[in-house]
Amino acid sequence: MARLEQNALDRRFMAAAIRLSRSHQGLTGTNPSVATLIVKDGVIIGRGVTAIGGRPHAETQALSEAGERARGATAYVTLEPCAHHGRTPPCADALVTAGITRVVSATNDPDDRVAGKGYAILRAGGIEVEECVLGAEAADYLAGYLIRSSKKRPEVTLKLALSSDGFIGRGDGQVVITGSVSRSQVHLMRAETDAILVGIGTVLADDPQLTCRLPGLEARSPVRVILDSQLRLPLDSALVKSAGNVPVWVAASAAAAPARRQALVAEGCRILATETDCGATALPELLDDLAAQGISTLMVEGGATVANSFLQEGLVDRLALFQGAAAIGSTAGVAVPELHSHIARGFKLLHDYRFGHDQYSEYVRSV
Ligand code: AOF
Ligand code: ZN
Repeated sequence: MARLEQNALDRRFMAAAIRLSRSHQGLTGTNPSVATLIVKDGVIIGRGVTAIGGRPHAETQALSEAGERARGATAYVTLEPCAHHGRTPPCADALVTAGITRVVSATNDPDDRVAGKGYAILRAGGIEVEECVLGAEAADYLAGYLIRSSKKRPEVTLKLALSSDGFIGRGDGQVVITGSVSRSQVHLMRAETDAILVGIGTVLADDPQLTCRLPGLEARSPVRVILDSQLRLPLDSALVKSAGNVPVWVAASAAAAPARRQALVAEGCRILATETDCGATALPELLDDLAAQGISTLMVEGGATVANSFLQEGLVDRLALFQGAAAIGSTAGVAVPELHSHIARGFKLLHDYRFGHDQYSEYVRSV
């Protein structure tokens, strides 16, 4: 087959593998959700995605579907196949044993147990390896895993709903900024993220649930993290009332009233203690702590103070901006002053969609 034609086919199958990997995004624990397609004579004969909970790996499942037909086939993998012994032998060995002759991979695995060793096993087994096909696209889906591996903190997405004139709310009361299509999209994002974070101000103002309420995806609600140094979280809030079903973790000062701490713990909340010398929440330490507890992706949902702090501290990797059609006006509007200077200095536009009447713009960190 001509080289150009082969490249185009490789990209098409890899794009399909990346789409498949999305199906378990947020469900594989600390293991990334990766996918494998086994292709022979242009036909997919095996497909696998990392199982819920993280095991079995994608390759094992794709190979078992393909069976004997895998001999002489090509495997498309969104991440370098593993080289370590877990509950099953290394996927790289399994590909060799199955008689795969070519592996096309999108991203390299930074895990010390793998990093380069997976490809080495494949090559030593006589497999032709093509690396970095649709690498940027796959890395975007694997960002939580890649950032957690390299920076020991979760990937942080700052989600904001903006009025047409750029405000995130009214100082004098609640306002609906975006439409139902955007709201469904936010719920889908919640289903795919490990944890969601807001400040106590947002909880006191809106009494939000912060769950995913899309039909069929209710069980995929993220851990809810509240920045609440003085433990003001009301015991009768929607969050506390549902803490038995969907985890609520409260980042508080060690000096916060012990009685409140006990009351919240009795309702099923977990208290995280990470604070600066002056008693405010220390965001980098909090993020470290979240990563250590297995959180790879964090969505920050509000409000202005929290958004500004994450931006100022350089802790935002991705911006998800939903801009509604209506204006709020500068007398009542609440702004995020850091937003536009940060976009200009350090982000590039990745997606630009229309959701109903709203404009959706997704930016990723470029520096
Ligand atoms: C693969 N295929 O589908 C995934 C991989 O705890 P373990 O033994 O499951 O290992 C977790 C590591 O496996 C993880 O850090 C990453 O290096 C790799 N993930 N590898 O071959 C897969 N999900
Ligand atoms: Zn594996």
